Amino acid sequence: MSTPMPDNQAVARKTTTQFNQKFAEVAESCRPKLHEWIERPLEVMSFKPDTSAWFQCHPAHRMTIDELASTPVGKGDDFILDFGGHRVGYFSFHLGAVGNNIDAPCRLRLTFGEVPPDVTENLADCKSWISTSWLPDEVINVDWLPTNVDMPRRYSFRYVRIQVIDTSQQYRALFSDVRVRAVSSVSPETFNSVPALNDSRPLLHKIDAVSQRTLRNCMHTVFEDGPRRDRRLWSGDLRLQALTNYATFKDFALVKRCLYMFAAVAGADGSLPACLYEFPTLHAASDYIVDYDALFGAMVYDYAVASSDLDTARDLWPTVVGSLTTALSHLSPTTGAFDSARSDLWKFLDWDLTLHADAGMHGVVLYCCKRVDALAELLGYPPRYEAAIASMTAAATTAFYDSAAGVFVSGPAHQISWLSQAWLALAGALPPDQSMAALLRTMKDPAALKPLCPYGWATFAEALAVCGAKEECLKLLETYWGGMVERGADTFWECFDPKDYRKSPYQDYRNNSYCHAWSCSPAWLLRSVLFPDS
Ligand code: RAM
Repeated sequence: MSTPMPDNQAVARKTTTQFNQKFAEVAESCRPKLHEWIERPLEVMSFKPDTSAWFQCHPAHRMTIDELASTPVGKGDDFILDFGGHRVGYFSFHLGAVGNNIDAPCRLRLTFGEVPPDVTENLADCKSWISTSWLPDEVINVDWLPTNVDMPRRYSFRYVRIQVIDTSQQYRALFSDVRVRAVSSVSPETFNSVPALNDSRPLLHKIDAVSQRTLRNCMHTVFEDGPRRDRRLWSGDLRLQALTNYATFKDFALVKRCLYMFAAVAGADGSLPACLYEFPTLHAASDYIVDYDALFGAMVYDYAVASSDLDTARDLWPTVVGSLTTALSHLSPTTGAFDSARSDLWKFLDWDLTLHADAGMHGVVLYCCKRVDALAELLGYPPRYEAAIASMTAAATTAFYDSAAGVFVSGPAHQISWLSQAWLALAGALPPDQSMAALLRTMKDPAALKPLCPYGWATFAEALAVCGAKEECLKLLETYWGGMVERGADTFWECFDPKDYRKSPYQDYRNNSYCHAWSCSPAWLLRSVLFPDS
């Protein structure tokens, strides 16, 4: 039995979609062309158990790809192809045969691994509460040999494990011309022409490169959250992807497309879903997250500033206003503070379910109101949220600030978390020097609750950079994202706890995504905030 999903996940969006055909058409007009290129595996290898290694195994060379082409394989043979780096695309190979008589299909199991455990561990007993149908293995039967085999689904991987379930006693199979037709909306030319970072530290260059590869591998006909899982557009992830894209590939049309897709599926109450699907046709997911909804206006503001496309911002203005309604309905009429208990809707901020969300949510909503008023100013509209901003700024101190401790606290147990400080700092609830002091104090407090996923860590890193704690921000990038690089990441992971490779928001790390959108933001922080001359 797998674990039941957390309660807040079971709360569906409480509105009906008012599908906006005109917005859907604008989104369609911005559909990107997908670029394709061929990549081939570098070698045939295996993993040996190694308890000193992060994923408990180390790689060992078995044979070259040329040797594989002349090595017949049959029942029980098992080998791993290493493509040398993370790829997203369509896998194909030529399957030949040697023997007297090809008298039966060739049955294969193929497992596509983003990281070593995908191809070393048994996936069949995965206990995660999200669907195990995401697990990256397939059994195929190839009827007539020799033939070319083109796998129809798109995969996300560095390693491909091939287990020969059976050929027959009459013949053995031969693998050649193994390749992946890699795809992304970012062309190889664009990918290779992003100017280098204006700093000489090698680790920062690696972090920058891995961030860009993460973003590129998530960019398809939408900004996907992960090319392996969930392969769809989530708004919280989109904010970080869009900002990183402005600092690197500058694909404004793809951001515009995604913003219009959300606007096309707004609810009757003005709210936006947390994520949406483009297949089989554009529609809203039932998932709803209060903070993701509120962030839409900030995303439109960021887009307008980066692209100078004010027409889009004007067109989306009513959607922006609607998207703040649910978040604002959580403000207590007596204290002016965000009160999660005012609804059972999902307040996210990060996957750690022990996080008390009120202080951080107060910060998100205040941040969004300020961004939306900045957008109004850009568009020549009167400010809309001045009163809310004033009362929320006051309430941030009265309801959440512990002046003796010099940090923000949340809930009856006065929880001190990194995310409460981060969002209230980004919201400018206190002057930057005081915000910076709260951030730094929290970092030194061993009892303070840290984020679980890079989404939360990215928020904290952004807050440090914005408040002027640039050295601390760099150190955080080097230890947290650099920690993934040191452990072999060539795209950044959905979840990373340096003390535990099995950590997962889903109860089982085998369903984690290892190329995840919300982890790509160092390339943006490094370029736009820390080294703006890059
Ligand atoms: C995960 C998704 C996505 C995130 C949501 C809240 O399931 O992969 O990245 O935005 O959670």
